[in-house]
Amino acid sequence: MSRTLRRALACALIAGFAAPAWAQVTVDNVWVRGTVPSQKVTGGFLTIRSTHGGALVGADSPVSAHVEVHEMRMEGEVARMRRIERLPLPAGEPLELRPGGYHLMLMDLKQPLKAGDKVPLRLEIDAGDGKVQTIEVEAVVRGLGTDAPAHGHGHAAH
Ligand SMILES: [Cu+2]
Repeated sequence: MSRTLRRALACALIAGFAAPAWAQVTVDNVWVRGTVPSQKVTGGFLTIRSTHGGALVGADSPVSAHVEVHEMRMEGEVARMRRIERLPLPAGEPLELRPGGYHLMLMDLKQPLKAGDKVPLRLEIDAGDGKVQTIEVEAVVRGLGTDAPAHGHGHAAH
């Protein structure tokens, strides 16, 4: 990891993220679900607050080939996920990405993730003025089954 990235990460962790000219966005409660060795996808969860709204338009992480923003809905008894390109952020209100709802999906994991590991995540926020802010955060890995919805997370639906 470069020094610049490390410093940006430290700032994001300590102060949230503040860019005076743009919407102020803070991210906390960042975690990803731990995996077993053969598992290639997992969920990422966090809370975003943006003073002026905007949208979450992308994410990525060095531990996976790519990261998608997903929504999860129940269709009858079946939980279905689908990719969304833009997740609108309500101005001034926290938006929670959590098991059973909106979440990040880390695809094609390069390594197993075990409880207690730290995973860098980069979030792309369209602040509504045509500029995309990049926010670096660090997720903590929580053990399998943490806050799991009763029906489980339907990764097989992909
Ligand atoms: Cu998903």
